[in-house]
Amino acid sequence: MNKILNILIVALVIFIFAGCGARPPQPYGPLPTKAQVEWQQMEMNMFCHFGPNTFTGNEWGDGTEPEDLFAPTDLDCRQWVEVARQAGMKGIILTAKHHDGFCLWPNPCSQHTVAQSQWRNGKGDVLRELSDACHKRNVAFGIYISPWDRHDPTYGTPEYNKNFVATLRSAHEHYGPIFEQWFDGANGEGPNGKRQEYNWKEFNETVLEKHPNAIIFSDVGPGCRWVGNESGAAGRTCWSTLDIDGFAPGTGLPVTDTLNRGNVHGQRWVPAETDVSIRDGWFYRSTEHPKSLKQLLRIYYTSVGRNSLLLLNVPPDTRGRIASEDSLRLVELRAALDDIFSNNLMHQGHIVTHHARNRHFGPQHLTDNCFDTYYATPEKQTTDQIEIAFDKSVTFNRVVLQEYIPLGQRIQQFHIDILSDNGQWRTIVDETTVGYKRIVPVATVTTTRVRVVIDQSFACPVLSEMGLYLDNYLNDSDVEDI
Ligand code: FUL
Repeated sequence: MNKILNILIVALVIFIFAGCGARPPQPYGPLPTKAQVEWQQMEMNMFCHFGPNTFTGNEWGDGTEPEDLFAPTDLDCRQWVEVARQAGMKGIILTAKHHDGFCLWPNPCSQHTVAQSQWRNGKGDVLRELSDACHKRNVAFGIYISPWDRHDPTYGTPEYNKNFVATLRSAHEHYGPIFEQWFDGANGEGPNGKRQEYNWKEFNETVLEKHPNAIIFSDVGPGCRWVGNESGAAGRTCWSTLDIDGFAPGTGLPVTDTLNRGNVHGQRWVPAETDVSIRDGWFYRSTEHPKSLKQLLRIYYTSVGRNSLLLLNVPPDTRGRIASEDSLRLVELRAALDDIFSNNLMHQGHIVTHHARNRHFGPQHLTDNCFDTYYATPEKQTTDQIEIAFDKSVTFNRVVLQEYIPLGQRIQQFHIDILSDNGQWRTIVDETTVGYKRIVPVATVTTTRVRVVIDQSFACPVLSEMGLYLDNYLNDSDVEDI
């Protein structure tokens, strides 16, 4: 009897210890919602600026454009969706209403819509066609609806806010699910020379009422924030946390540098979204051409590679199709990215870490290609070294690190060393934040040993994935400033 009791006690102790070992790290700081994590994992989405400006060549319409101006000759939203899919983009956001006030759907709250135009005898509906095409092909659908309206005569009065809420409701009721609502902060004058005081609280509530998981973009979130520029670059230091109390989109936004880098101790999780156009302008113009593959790769590194989501604008032309030069460039971009990131050189090496929490959170998770499993150190251990030793030397120029963000953004400072021929460690780069994804471009190096040294972290580091890659599409000189 005693023997059985002893065995039971030993079994219990083993069970308790094994259980403790499997205990995950405590979360740190503000955390993303499940929807924000899924949004971040999309990495790259397509923005489509389309409307009267497509036909005038203007960037901002003044609201006096006749409805008949909007006359795409061969609209094919399924083509937009296929282009996005081929580029590996997971969602599309359409300018359903830009500052000129023209609505690409028959919005019952407006007399300035496709329904008042002769296009398809007033029966056309771009939101219907694009949302159907997206949902059919498993591409998420999002909308940009500009609060600034240069056409609506009520703009500048409390009446306008009511009208805008009804406009939002009309779009959100009929074309969902909608994964992202894009609120442009621009707040200029309306047709009567007045500015509007926007009721952001009600606007946000209206969106969330219908789509509680929608990510609301604005200068200051709440779902995600503007990155502070339109050139495609998040901060080299980029926190997903931001202080938003006391700030508002448009006129009351924090300084752009803060939007670019976030706040290290920010109170809310409001990750950066980098919106940039494949061409010079936001709307299509036959005189402009898409950026080069090299430029787009650089943008990828300074956005997705800096803990931000890339929202790349690809404007449909006057036919209502994406021009072939743009779609070909996107195919090239996808092929290059797939090629660069298909071969993680870490698989050829042997990983040694100094402070693995235990076997449940060991270094094997760094290269298992699974975001939800991760490497972690013990709770109080906030520094570490992850060393990779190779039998045969490897050549690389990109280092990828990913934090498991459902437990917060933790790493503050890290550097990367390689073992030189003289047997000495040499630091090749010193960096700050990681976040959901950090791609560190380094000058091409060949070595048998690499180590990532985590110098400072607010809580024990929790790393989901790690990789060493070789990019042969850009020269070292192309990336030396990023
Ligand atoms: C800006 C707008 O004024 C531009 O026209 C464009 O839509 C861009 C994405 O946002 O604030």
